[in-house]
Amino acid sequence: MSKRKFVAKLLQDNPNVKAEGTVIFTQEKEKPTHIEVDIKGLTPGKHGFHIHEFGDNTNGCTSAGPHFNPFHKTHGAPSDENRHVGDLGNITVDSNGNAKTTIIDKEISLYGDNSIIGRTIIVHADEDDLGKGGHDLSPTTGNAGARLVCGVIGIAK
Ligand SMILES: [Cu+2]
Ligand SMILES: [Zn+2]
Repeated sequence: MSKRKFVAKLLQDNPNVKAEGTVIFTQEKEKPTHIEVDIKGLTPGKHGFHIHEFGDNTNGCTSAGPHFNPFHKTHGAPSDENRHVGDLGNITVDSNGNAKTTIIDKEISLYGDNSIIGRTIIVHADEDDLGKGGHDLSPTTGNAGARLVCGVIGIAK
């Protein structure tokens, strides 16, 4: 079976943030997608991690729009039935500012009309409350705060 592989180079949205990294997505059709995260320069702790709808970074991470949500659901945890396709929860950054992990997700697809190709992956300043924080923004963004680093997802070799 052939696999698809996409890659995003993440760069900071704000000159005061010195974070950068890469995210690699691979999938064999119909199987879960493997997401290899390697980011440095973040503050330790949890940071919201999502795919946003547009691959438009002309106004930095802001123009990437809302969470990728082709099925018009509410914001949730990656394990929830009711979640945006783009909801990948949080990444955990260690005391050296690094986040290196592999996420396996069954909603994200590299195939078909709802593929994530050409969209944007974003790391936020704050923890994503997974829709359960009781804040006005919990049902839409998980109240994850500013967009720190982002990158457009493209076809990899
Ligand atoms: Cu986001
Ligand atoms: Zn969401």
